[in-house]
Amino acid sequence: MDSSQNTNQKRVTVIEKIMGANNRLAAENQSILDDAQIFSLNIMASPGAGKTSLIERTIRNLAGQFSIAVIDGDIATSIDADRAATAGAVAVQINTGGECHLDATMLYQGLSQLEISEFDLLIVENVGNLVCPAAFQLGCHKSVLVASIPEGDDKPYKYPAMYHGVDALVINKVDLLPYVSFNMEYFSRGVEILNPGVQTFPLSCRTGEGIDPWLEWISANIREHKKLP
Ligand SMILES: Nc1nc2c(ncn2[C@@H]2O[C@H](COP(=O)(O)OP(=O)(O)OP(=O)(O)O)[C@@H](O)[C@H]2O)c(=O)[nH]1
Ligand SMILES: [Mg+2]
Repeated sequence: MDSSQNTNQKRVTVIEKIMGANNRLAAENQSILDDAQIFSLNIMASPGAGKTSLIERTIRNLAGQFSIAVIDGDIATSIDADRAATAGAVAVQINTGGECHLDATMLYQGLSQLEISEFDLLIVENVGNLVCPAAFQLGCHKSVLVASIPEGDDKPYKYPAMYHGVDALVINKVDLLPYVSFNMEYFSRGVEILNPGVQTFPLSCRTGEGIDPWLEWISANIREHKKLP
């Protein structure tokens, strides 16, 4: 074996150890959330797709019925956590200090700043990009990808790991469809190849069009986790 092979092998072993440790802590996070009977979402998307806008809409619509906490992952600012707090949630900011994703340790630290048994819903906003967040489990019950019309219809083909791994897909900014060249049939074919039958919510955070099925899906999940009828 030459020395470069040896180095590569060590690198693979280190990466496996890091991912293994992350996955173990993610499982621990999930059991903390299960014990608290709180339904949790990991929201991922490219920068500017509308994660925070969707969180704001969700809070404004559901805060009358459910108590909501938000853990906001951002490289450097608290802008998004401030928006979630203004909308009516209890919000915790996690600055990743340059990291392009949240990991299970960061979520664990965020959870420790909340009395989570007081909440019905936890929304985690991951750092905006379509690559790194897909690789790190956090321990949330469902992962959601927010795609948006101006990003282009080829994104499922270019970022397959992200599209493959999520439990639900929001297609945001449908109000822009008349103005942007976006072939929904081509986009949906790519999604279907990677994630057949994935629950999909086309909507506009700007106009509110299509928001009701999204809110109903969340409400049903909250009731299930609270063991409510
Ligand atoms: N036209 C239109 N604009 C939208 C919609 N939803 C969000 N936006 C706009 O898109 C921009 C980005 O929205 P954000 O919610 O901040 O996006 P984000 O994904 O949280 O961005 P990062 O956290 O920076 O990655 C803002 O200017 C929003 O007003 C929508 O449905 N339609
Ligand atoms: Mg945001």
